Amino acid sequence: MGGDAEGINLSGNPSVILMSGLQGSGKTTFSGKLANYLKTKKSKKPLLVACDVYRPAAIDQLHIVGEQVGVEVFSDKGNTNPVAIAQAGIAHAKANGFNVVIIDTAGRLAVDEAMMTEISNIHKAIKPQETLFVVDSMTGQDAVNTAKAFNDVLNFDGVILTKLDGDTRGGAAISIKSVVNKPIKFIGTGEKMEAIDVFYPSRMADRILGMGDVVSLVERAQEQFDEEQFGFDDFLKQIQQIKKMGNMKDLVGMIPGAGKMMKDVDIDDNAFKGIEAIIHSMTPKERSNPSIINASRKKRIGDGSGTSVQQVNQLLKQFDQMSKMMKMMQGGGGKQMMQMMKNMR
Ligand SMILES: Nc1nc2c(ncn2[C@@H]2O[C@H](COP(=O)(O)OP(=O)(O)OP(=O)(O)O)[C@@H](O)[C@H]2O)c(=O)[nH]1
Ligand SMILES: [Mg+2]
Repeated sequence: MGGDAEGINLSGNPSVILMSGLQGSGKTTFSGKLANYLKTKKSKKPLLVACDVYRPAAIDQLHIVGEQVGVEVFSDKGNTNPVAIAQAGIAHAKANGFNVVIIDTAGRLAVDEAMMTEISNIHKAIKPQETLFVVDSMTGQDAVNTAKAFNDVLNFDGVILTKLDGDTRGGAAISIKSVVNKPIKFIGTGEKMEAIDVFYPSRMADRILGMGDVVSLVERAQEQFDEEQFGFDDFLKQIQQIKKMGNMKDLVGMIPGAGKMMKDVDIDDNAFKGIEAIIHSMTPKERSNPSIINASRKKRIGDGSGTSVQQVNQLLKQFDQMSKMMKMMQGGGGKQMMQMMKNMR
């Protein structure tokens, strides 16, 4: 998904940011979050502009959001021309010392010509520095088609992935990126105005690919606990299982269109080697009953595996944490959690 986070273009005076996206995707909410972010984190003076001319409630909603974050909202109830409102909003910003203008627009339930014509007309008239496409991360494959439709018309600059606080793993992120090749700039993680995060591609990759590992780990752990005490032999099996799932590149390669994008990403296959060496240097007794591993045993294990006592200690600590976690999951809570994780897959 690429490396670093991408910022938004704030070079204009004022910088104009246009929101686009389907109904309910989170444009109005995100407009407020972004205004708040730019005000508090970037010391900007933003103005919110309400260009949703179909629902009076939409204008009220933006006013409420603006009030919450202490940012002025420009609106013109009764005016049915969104292009004119956007232009008047920018003029108001220029006259009153606002250096960022965030334009909230109307969305429709599905991609249709009227919406595309309207947003395209606004886009042409105001020539924003930044056009953002807002998409609900729970919409799955549809999100990709919608992104493509908006991109064909607007050639937008970035994607905002909202509602990542839900059960979704955000797989749409990879697909959208592969289809429109535009960066994801921010994510929305809740309804509150503070629930905005700069998008870090590597963290998203962890989120998308990590869950399967955790689920298989927990499943296996529960099996183990049904029969016997969890020991280092099981730990080793876990690692081998995760390794068998293939490296990250292979996993992402299974997602249509994404393989090409990942060709330059380097993932270390050797991450588990040290751990395996340490476990292999333990005696069967030590593996099944790690509590007997005292200082002299640690030294012997370290020497045998070509690692340091420190590394052995680190592994023992990790193991200890994992066994504690697994013990916790033995009870009813564990079953519930398992079900939850399975549903997420
Ligand atoms: N959980 C969660 N809810 C969100 C997030 N972003 C927006 N919402 C909620 O999603 C719903 C729709 O958000 P809006 O911001 O009104 O969406 P919109 O794109 O402006 O919708 P229209 O104006 O109808 O086109 C609201 O109930 C928001 O509170 C998010 O990141 N997480
Ligand atoms: Mg709205």
